[in-house]
Amino acid sequence: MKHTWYKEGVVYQIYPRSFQDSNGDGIGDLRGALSRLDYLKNLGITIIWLSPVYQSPNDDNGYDISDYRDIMTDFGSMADFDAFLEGAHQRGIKVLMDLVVNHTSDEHPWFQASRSPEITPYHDYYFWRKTEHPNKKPNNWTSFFGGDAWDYDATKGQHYLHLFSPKQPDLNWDNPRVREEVKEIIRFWLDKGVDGFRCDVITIISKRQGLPNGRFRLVLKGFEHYANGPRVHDYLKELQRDVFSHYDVMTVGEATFISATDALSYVSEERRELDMVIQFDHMNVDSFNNKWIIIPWTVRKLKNVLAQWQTVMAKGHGWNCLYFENHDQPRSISRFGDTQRYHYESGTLLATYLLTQQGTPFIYQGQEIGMTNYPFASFDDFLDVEARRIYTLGKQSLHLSDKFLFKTLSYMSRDNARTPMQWSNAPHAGFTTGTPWMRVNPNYESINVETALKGKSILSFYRDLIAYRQSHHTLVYGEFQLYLKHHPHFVVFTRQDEEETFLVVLNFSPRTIALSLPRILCNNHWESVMSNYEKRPIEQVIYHPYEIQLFRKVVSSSQ
Ligand code: ISL
Ligand code: CA
Repeated sequence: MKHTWYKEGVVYQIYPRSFQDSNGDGIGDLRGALSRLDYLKNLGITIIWLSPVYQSPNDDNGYDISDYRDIMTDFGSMADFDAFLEGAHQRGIKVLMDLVVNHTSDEHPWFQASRSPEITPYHDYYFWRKTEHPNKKPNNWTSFFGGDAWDYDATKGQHYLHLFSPKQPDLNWDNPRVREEVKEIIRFWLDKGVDGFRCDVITIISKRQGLPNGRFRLVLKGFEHYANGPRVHDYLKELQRDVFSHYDVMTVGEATFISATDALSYVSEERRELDMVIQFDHMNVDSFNNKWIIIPWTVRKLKNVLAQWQTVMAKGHGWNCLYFENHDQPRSISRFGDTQRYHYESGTLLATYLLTQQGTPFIYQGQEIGMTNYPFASFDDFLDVEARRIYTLGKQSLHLSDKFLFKTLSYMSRDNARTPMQWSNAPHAGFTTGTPWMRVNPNYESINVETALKGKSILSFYRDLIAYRQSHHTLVYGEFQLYLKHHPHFVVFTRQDEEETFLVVLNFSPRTIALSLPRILCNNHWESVMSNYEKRPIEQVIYHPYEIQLFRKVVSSSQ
């Protein structure tokens, strides 16, 4: 297997709006992020993924870009960006930008020109369709955020396609001019020195010719006509050939609803259209059909889905992107752990799971201190465009009860991940001296960086485990093997190469339980090298709630 920096790295995602405010306007910014680089360095982070910082009217918090070569006024200036990039590089940290090119903002000059009733070269930058009547849609596709994927533009007298919000019109990648524009944008940032991109919804950029109707689905009608669409591989190869291959960069593509086998068509070493993909299988363990139909998750499902990705990527020479959180997902400790009694234990268990699999681990801001979901009190607390659209859809079209909608949104809404970073127990958690754009989680008084830095904490565990992983490359490259597939509570796997063997044991339950290890593992001599309780011999089989033990195989008496 090829060894490279991005495989050995640990990524930290900054959602700039909620990370650190520097000027008291209540909005996180680049100067603020710059001031926290030492914190990230000390944590052991080697790569930052910066969620979009480009000029944007903020309908979807920066995922709707109106100028790809300028910085959002809220976040500062290009000089601030340059200072941030330089500050990161000085500390040996690489920076990935978020490349959002499936769509632009409707306020982007291309779209403004495109919507003109006159024929301009920009007409074909987007998908415009004329129907007999403004109320008749060109096809039955629905948007990721609920409702129709088409909006009628009265100036032009036509409908345009938007797979996300109406303020995010989809770009027409079949137009070679669009592809050249995208390449120019990528070069602009690479020439500045950025180290790669997280490519937003990149697997849906190619839509089937003729935009045919989709078959019936509860949500996302039309999906089969653009997910891994007909020319997506051609377009990614073109980007590789014309741009990426000329730089030493890392690319990670967001790939909604992709199977591990499909993923290989993007990331296998032979194809290398992308270095890795953000997959969703393990994020779907607590929902059915779509993320809003919530069901209980099981340890069995979670570990088997993850193990499948481990195995398929290894066999097909691909590479995994490992994550439990990002700005679109609820907080993992609220979802898979225990925010009350076993906050430390379950937070460190999730850290262990994340950092001991094969792949590049991604940590989302606040995850390293065990930030939790927000205690929503009313519908007004939901600020996210998706949550608001889902609420309207649920209410008006599906006639769902307020109680049901409130419960569902409270659990799954993206707002959960977007509350300000909890730095200290100062007012507004030290995020801002002004009024934060989004309310701080009231538990900041106990869950915050300053407190966590004082002693044993989820944060110190992350730091120690990252350092351990960085000095034991078996945890990066070693082969993965799952044991006890059917066990309802334990996750047990090994990582192995010519140098070392590790055995990871996670008790994913709030109970004290006994583990009986498969005989094959008992034939070895193991020593515990890390635990969230006490390190102890493998023969002691009683595991505490959410206990983890990281064992290392002892090969000779001298070691
Ligand atoms: O959270 C989701 C909506 O149900 C996801 O399906 C999400 O919309 C999807 O993964 C695409 O996400 C990315 O593109 C969106 C943006 O809103 C997300 O924040 C981004 O991560 C549109 O740019
Ligand atoms: Ca600010």
